[in-house]
Amino acid sequence: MTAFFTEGHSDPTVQPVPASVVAKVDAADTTLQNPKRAVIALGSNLGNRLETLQGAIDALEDTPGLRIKAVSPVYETEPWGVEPGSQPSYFNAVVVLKTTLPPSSLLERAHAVEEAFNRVRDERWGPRTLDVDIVAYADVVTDDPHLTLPHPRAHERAFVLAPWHDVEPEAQLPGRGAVAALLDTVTRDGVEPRKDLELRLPE
Ligand code: A4P
Ligand code: MG
Repeated sequence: MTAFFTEGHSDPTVQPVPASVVAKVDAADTTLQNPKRAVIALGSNLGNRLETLQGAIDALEDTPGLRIKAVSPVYETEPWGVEPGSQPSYFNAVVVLKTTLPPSSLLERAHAVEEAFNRVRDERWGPRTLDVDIVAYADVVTDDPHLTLPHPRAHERAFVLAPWHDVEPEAQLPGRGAVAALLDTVTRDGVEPRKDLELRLPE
């Protein structure tokens, strides 16, 4: 296969492949053989929150080597970790996906999706239309600050655990245990299902 891309081949009907195409082939080689399961949490508290969450889901699905398997219900949630009343409420949701991207590439993609929406957000709404966090990736456990897995605060957040439990009742948070059991240990105050709203699983 490599010989096919080298210049000076003997078949004059085969054009040399541009370097950019070779680079893409090399990048594809870094994907994993077997797709891994990952869980991503989405949050938005500025702008059109539902539209932003749907846009993020569609952008993730558009990623080569990534397939969304489940999209959770939408929850409207009180901002966590800030002065009460100092920020608008969030819409939160969780997606379960399968991907051949390694964790670092998935994080890069998550940041790219955030930035795509941040750009819109920066122009019209100020900071923070979209947060894309990797909650878990396969059974990986790491405390690398660039990518901590599972997400270091997922186990204490009903706005992550409740939507995840809705789509995967038997889910396990690596190193922490069953999501159902974790959900029993946290308050659901300020975490309300918005049954009137729906996010679509891309076709
Ligand atoms: N990073 C490390 N591990 C991860 C991971 N598992 N997933 C690094 C994603 N990123 C991870 O994140 C800062 C850095 O964390 C990244 O550069 C990445 O390399 P960020 O998204 O840029 O910043 P942030 O989100 O403002 O910071 P932080 O501390 O991650 O905040 P959280 O924990 O994401 O919380 N309340 C409600 N109701 N709903 C919400 O969705 N979200 C937040 C943000 C606060 N309160 C909320 C909600
Ligand atoms: Mg974040």
